[in-house]
Amino acid sequence: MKRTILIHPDPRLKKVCTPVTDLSDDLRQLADDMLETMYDAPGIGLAAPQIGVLERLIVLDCIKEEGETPRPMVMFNPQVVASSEETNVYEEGCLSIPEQFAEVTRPKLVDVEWIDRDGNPQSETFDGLWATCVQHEIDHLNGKLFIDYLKPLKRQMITRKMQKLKRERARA
Ligand code: K1U
Ligand code: ZN
Repeated sequence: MKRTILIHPDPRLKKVCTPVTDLSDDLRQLADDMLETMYDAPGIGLAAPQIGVLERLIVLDCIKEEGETPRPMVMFNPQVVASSEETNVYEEGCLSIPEQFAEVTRPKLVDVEWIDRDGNPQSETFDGLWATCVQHEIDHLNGKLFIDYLKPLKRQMITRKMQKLKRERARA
């Protein structure tokens, strides 16, 4: 089932999420719903707080080329355990901040540990867009948005645009 994506500003997008302790069928269903919501948006990642669930769960699939095999990933309790000195700049977007993009600098490579959909521990080194995306999604679990990396004036401008968008959507 497709879920509704919250739009910034929303207090739920500023909260630190709770670790998942028991991997239930409900949580697996939630992960499947998040993948459906992400592909429909369309997006390359989604974090549980973006649909109002304050638990440490993210999904991602950074395969963008048509014809390439999709790689849907479900991560419970993801953690960056090491990151490179070398950085990468990417023009990021966010499904909770539609149509706004800005350059963000992050570590180029990250080692991530997580629990997969079957409850097994996993780890992998991510590079390129995958590294950018997984860091963006883990930030969501800590109540941090990509606009928090921008200068206050730019952040304020984007927040005002989002407030206007929300008012217009509420009237429609
Ligand atoms: O977390 C989110 O809001 C999803 C976000 C992830 C992300 C994008 C860019 C850099 C870092 C993290 C998005 O998916 S925004 C949409 C997007 O980037 C996209 C949509 C369709 C095709 C390709 C990309
Ligand atoms: Zn986002």
